[in-house]
Amino acid sequence: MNRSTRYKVNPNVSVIRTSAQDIILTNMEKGREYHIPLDMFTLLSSFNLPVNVEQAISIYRNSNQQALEEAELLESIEELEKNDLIVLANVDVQMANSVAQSTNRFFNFNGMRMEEVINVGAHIPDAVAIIGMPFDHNVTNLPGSRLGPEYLRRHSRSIVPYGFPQVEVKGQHTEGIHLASKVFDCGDISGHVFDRNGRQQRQLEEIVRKLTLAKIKPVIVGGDHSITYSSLQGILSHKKIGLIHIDAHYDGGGTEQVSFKDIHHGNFMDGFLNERNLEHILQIGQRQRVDQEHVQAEKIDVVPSDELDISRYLREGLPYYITLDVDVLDPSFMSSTGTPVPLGMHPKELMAILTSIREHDIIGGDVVEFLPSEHKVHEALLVNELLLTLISLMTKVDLS
Ligand SMILES: [Mn+2]
Repeated sequence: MNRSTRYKVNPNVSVIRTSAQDIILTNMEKGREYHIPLDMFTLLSSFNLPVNVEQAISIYRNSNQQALEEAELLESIEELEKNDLIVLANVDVQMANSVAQSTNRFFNFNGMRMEEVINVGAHIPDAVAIIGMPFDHNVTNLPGSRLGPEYLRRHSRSIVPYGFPQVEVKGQHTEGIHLASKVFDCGDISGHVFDRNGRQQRQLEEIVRKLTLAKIKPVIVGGDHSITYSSLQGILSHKKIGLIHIDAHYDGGGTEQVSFKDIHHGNFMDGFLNERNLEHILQIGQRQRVDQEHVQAEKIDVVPSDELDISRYLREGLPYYITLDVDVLDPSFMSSTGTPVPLGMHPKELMAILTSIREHDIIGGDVVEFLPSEHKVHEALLVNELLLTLISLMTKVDLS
């Protein structure tokens, strides 16, 4: 190892979990998991910007009081390099077009890398790929939804989809097994603290494009609502669809168009007004509007607030994507969200609305704006029930 050569953290490496003893990292490209102690992690972080070994050592010493000895440090840096946790700074590392394996899996579904899901899922009708998007750079109020996917996964394991685990009735597997064989958890798309509308959003768009081209239905767990923009772009590039937008807010900023870099969780709908492949927008649950928001566009329909069967509002033959902002629920049921609005829906109303369209072709969806709170596990359980309902709509497996 040449001490004047500059290295940087491998962009394919991200933190997936921390425990009392160590930090768990994953290399998305290699599908490898690493458990490293905290001081090793501090050393790794010293390579956040491209630095040479000398510089990294001095950054590390400034940020760590119980610093390792010089020889140990050099040995550890070599170890980092050997494991591809750091790479040469002048080498342009291609981001793996994949997501990380997560130890916790939604509802104990199969965990699989995206590439494998594309190979396997393309042969399964109505297969679903769940992807976590721990991203909340685009909020206007409370951040925290970046912690949503991990928290929801953890608290989904107590929810047992109907018929699961295996039940056999006269030698025939029940629908529950059917469901588990159609759904794969691909883990989370990793993020970077300096990455606003950049790599992580582009990666989501690319992943959704690949999945939908392979006829696999993406379910994205956010994250703030701006991620819907990227997810939909991945579909709109090759398919005409409709959008079911369930939300307390209209999420329109009042401009005809918005550029990708200016997208945030309160204006992303503007980006769709002139989007030809988005033929229809159905808005449900909106009850707070800022002045400049134009909710009247030819392709937008707003469902009256007392309507629980929305099937007749959908256009026949048009597949729909559902974006579900959890703030559509009344804050008495869902306070774990960044911009709550009173006088919202009862969870049973929302459930009725979702199940009213089970005959329709739903080609993907997302659940966004859930900010976990340790004291409100019941709200995570509620979000997970909604998520499971979305999945059942897509897989055409009835869980009731
Ligand atoms: Mn929203």
